[in-house]
Amino acid sequence: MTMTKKVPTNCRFCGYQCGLIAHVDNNNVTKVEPDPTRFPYDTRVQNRCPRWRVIPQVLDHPKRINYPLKRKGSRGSGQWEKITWEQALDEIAAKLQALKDKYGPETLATCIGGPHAIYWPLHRFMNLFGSPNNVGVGQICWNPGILINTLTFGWPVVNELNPETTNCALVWGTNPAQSDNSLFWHSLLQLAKAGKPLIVVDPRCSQTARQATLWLPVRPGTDAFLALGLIHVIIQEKLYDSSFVNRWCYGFEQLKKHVKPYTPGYVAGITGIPAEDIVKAAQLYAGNSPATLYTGRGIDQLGYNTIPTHQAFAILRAITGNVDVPGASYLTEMPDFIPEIDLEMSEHTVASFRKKQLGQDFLSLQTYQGYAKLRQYTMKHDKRLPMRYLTSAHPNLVWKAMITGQPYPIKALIVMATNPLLTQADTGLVYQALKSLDLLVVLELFETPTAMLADYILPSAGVLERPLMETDAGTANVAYGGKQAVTPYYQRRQDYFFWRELGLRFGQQDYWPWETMEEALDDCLKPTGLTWQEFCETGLYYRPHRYAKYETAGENNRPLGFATESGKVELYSNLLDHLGYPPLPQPKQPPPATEEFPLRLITGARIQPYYASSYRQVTELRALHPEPLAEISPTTAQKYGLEEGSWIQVVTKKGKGRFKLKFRSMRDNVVSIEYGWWFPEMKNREPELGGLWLSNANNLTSADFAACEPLIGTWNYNGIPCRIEKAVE
Ligand SMILES: Nc1nc2c(c(=O)[nH]1)N[C@H]1C(S)=C(S)[C@@H](COP(=O)(O)OP(=O)(O)OC[C@H]3O[C@@H](n4cnc5c(=O)[nH]c(N)nc54)[C@H](O)[C@@H]3O)O[C@H]1N2
Ligand SMILES: Nc1nc2c(c(=O)[nH]1)N[C@H]1C(S)=C(S)[C@@H](COP(=O)(O)OP(=O)(O)OC[C@H]3O[C@@H](n4cnc5c(=O)[nH]c(N)nc54)[C@H](O)[C@@H]3O)O[C@H]1N2
Ligand code: SF4
Ligand SMILES: [Mo]
Repeated sequence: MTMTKKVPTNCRFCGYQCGLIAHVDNNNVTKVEPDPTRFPYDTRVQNRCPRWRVIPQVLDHPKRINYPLKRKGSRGSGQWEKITWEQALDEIAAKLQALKDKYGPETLATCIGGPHAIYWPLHRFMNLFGSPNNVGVGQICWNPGILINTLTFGWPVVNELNPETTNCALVWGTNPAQSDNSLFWHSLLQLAKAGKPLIVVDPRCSQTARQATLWLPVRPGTDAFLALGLIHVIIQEKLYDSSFVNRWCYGFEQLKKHVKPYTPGYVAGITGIPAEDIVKAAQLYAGNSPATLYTGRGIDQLGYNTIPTHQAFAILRAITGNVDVPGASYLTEMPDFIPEIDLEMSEHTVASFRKKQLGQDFLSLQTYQGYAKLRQYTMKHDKRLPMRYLTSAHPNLVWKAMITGQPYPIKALIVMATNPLLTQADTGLVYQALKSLDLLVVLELFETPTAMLADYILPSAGVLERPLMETDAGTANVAYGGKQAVTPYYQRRQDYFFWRELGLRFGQQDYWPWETMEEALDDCLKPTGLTWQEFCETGLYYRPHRYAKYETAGENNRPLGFATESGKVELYSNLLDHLGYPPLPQPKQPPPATEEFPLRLITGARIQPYYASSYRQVTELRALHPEPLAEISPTTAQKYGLEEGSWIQVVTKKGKGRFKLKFRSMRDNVVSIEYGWWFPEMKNREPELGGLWLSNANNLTSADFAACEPLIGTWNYNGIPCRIEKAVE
């Protein structure tokens, strides 16, 4: 007879990591249910979420990778041999050693994606191995906001929404109804219900926009102009918080002069938002403090204009006095536990490899030199941010180095918890790059199109099979997570095991004292006084947020101020000035529509039940959303004689894809396509590669380095010139 154990654990089908109770028989999860006693302590989130319910199916899904696989036939032929972990690790280490001897350690690259796993072991290995070439998506996800807020305020900002204290929400380029099925979305609904102003800036009338007091369907990519228009009105109508501005802001006079030309009339012409709505939005936001300004990927993915938009947002928060104020925002604090930067060992290793960083002559902030400047001029008061994310390599340069061998050959790639053929820009280029490698290792749960091209696929432990501790990469004093519920099924192993074992094969034993991730997390938590076991009981470590910290006593009892060079909020950024970049927001007008590409494309607005390219093979989830959709307004459809439900082809300069047409109330002449689409039911080998070439949004995108913005290297996933056609059936 078996005994069912009820094990407290966590979901990890998105970064939220809800607490769960797993019913376990003989190391077999038979059922899961929400755990209302552990973080996030609110079952409303899970009630709406379709994903956690399928955990038992995903744990033993017929398409899961269960054993280390070694390629038998030619690359992409779909022929594999089952091998042991020992053999896989020994062979991979030997191949890496040979490549390192021939080309130097920078010949190894790694690739990571969204927040699916604990990444510091990968960074630690790479720092010790000596390669700067980790590729991620930071340039278009997270980094722009983190970096711009740090250079404005000295440290990152978290925007809060508390339906009790927040009096207005300005939600810009994000749709938490689909992307952040969390307390934030429920708080937003509560705020709207209470009749408080909610302003939503989005070309699409998203679920969030439907709740809005004022929806501003901005022309894609012109957001910085709109934000400057709001600043213009706020200054012109003296709606700003003059005491905060006088006492704590640096560069107000320059700003005043700078925004003069951004009149509502001028801005209306560029953004397509009526002048009276620009004035109204400014009045609502500035007149209802505390007001929160919450932004998302709609803004992080605008190429050149991402940076001035974030600069303008930081200014909006500052001049309205919505900085470090309950209900609006708080400046985060150093974690009490060991921060990411120490776990990744970025400050402890030989720095010679930093000179090998690609693109450092062009990029001024997202590089090791940029990070050093950030340290020099901001992050005062002993603050430190994680380094590897904020210095990660520009993907486009790494793919090109793989293909051309210039400026040096990159011959090996280890991919962990990402599917770059679907989620990196320019699938054609990524494909060519992966095909050029001498060694491709993929740590995965499923045989994704990326894994189909590997030399070795290694079976990773996934949800419920590994401990979790999410720390916002050590940028804030918060950690949440919990224990694994079961020992990994079959021959699956936790990613930590792989990095440690590889490290041991490269003589790194002194740096991997913890045999398991739990031991490492136990050490990491030590400074908080908690053990790993104690942490798991609540699943949360945090300290109540403190506000107005700049007013607290610093040296000689003087107010601490902001962690910037001037000690103030830098509306005019001294650091950007030092970097030779416009210190005040200076957006560029997007290129005009052409006959060939008259429309603007948005790729990747989030949809449930999927996460990027994940879960298409899970029958229960696929049934909820079986096909890739493209959205346009009924007026645009009429113009092209297209019917809802028909298949269309969307074409950009880069490529094309097939999508099923759905109407939405949205800005005319804009097309929005879903991303992450492949078809796991199709053949898992060349040339089909799981339907990779059919409806993959990133066949249509590009991150060509020369066209990226020069501070961080941000590219466009939104506002791309395109056209639409009827698809041939
Ligand atoms: N066109 C376009 N492209 C985009 C975006 C967009 O908006 N438009 N958004 C970008 C953004 S913001 C992001 S963050 C990325 C997201 O892109 P990715 O991070 O690539 O996300 P997924 O496609 O979900 O791939 C995650 C993979 O990790 C595997 N996995 C899950 N957990 C683990 C684990 O613990 N270990 C290992 N080894 N594997 C695991 C899953 O099976 C899955 O195949 O996409 C980016 N790409
Ligand atoms: N269901 C689901 N949830 C997810 C993910 C997922 O893949 N699926 N991915 C996770 C990840 S990695 C991330 S980074 C977050 C992203 O989370 P969010 O940032 O909330 O992403 P979206 O919900 O896609 O919202 C982006 C919005 O920006 C709008 N937009 C596009 N172009 C522009 C523009 O030029 N200007 C303005 N103002 N708006 C524009 C789009 O129409 C869209 O509604 O979501 C996370 N949550
Ligand atoms: S997928 Fe759903 S249940 Fe799982 S962590 Fe995210 S919101 Fe929570
Ligand atoms: Mo992301």
